Amino acid sequence: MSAYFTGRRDFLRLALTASCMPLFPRFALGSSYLEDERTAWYRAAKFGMFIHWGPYSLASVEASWPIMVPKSWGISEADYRELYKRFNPTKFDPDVFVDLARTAGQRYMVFTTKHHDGFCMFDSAYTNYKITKTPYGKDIVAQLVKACEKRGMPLGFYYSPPDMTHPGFRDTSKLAKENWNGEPERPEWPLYLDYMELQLTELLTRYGPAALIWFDGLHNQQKYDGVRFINLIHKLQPATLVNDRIGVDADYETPEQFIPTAIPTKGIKLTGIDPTVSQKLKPTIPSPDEFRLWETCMTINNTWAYNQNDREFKSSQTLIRMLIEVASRGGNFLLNVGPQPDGTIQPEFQERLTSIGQWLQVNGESIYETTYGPVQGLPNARTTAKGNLIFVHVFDWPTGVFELPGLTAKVMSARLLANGKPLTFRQTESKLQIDVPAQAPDPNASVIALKTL
Ligand code: JFZ
Repeated sequence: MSAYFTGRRDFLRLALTASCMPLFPRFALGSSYLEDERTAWYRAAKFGMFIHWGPYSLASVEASWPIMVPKSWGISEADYRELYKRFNPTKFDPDVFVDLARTAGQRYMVFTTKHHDGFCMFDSAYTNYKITKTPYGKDIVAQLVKACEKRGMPLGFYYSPPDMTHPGFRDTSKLAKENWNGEPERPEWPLYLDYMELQLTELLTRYGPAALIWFDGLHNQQKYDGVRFINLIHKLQPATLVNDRIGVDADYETPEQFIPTAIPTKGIKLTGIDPTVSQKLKPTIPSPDEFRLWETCMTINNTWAYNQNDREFKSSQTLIRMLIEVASRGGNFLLNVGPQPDGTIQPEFQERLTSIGQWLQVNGESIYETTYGPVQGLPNARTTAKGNLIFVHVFDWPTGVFELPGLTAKVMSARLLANGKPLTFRQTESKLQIDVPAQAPDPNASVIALKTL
């Protein structure tokens, strides 16, 4: 089975279709059909690659935060700002990035075009703090766009409204740590919003179809007038999805570094880094109309950017089970890599991404194009659903019989997804008992496929 999704071609088709759609008079929540059509490729893709990359990779520090909250990063703002003058990732090969995403089974990519520091990884006409003013000298975004185009990989742009370099965002005569949240009360603020409009226009007119814009507004996001920018995006590329981090709910929620403990529903915001928020969610199964589209973004270690000192890598099994956990609640999993300063991706990330891809080669049918499963809250199994199929992901393989409580649908057949082996089963009103072989098909997670009436 090809682990490859014709996402970009489908996305392009939608983009072309959408381009003759009526423009949104102002930003308005589209009808459920419009939302479904626009988000169909994204909901099917399930698994994406996040890439945080910039001159900060030279210093093995987090992106931007060392100048905003210096604490223990060990680099001054002045030294951080000098990094771009020696940024020269000569080993960067965009095809390698896209091929690694495909090997991992990732079906869309999101790239940091501009992080909070204000440095642009694209050749913006409106700043000199950009990739084409480094020793490297070439537009990284343009090269990645071309490689994604070649492989039909949908590519989204991460764009930070916070910008530590633009004098309209904050008084840059001060250190960023003093006013990193921005100063919208200053008369210069509108100039910064105009700068954002110019740069978003560059990104949406010079680089082909943008699958999505991944804003990262941090605090008090209403200061950015998000509706203005969502309308701009919809005017330039109506099919482009927008996340929820510019002060407007838009297309999907973005819980960060945590997986909601229940299926997200409309009306409860999950953005940010507070996992306790999701505990307000009811452990029930929402209707499709109540369901809120969402995406957990996650690092493989603990740093978004490349950090040679961060050796706390999550295991492949942990990451596979996270992907399953997210898919079982109807979400997308945006797993991050921070490329090294030379443009390569460290072996520990490659190893884990390859392992996930190998699991998806065998079990991808239980993840891609699925939605949340009908049975939630099981101790050692998760369910996803696709039409009349229910996929049961078993983490700790039982001896002899696997019991699935709470399934109301009538099961017509059961098989091991890995090899198609039919399984005998018995179903009562309260539970389904499936006879399973002694050996688990996969040490990370084994999938039983149920066909229901
Ligand atoms: C943000 C960025 O700051 C971070 O560098 C990375 O790009 C991530 C994907 O998005 O992470 C956050 C978001 C919110 C807070 C802190 C970091 N917060 O609310 O303090």
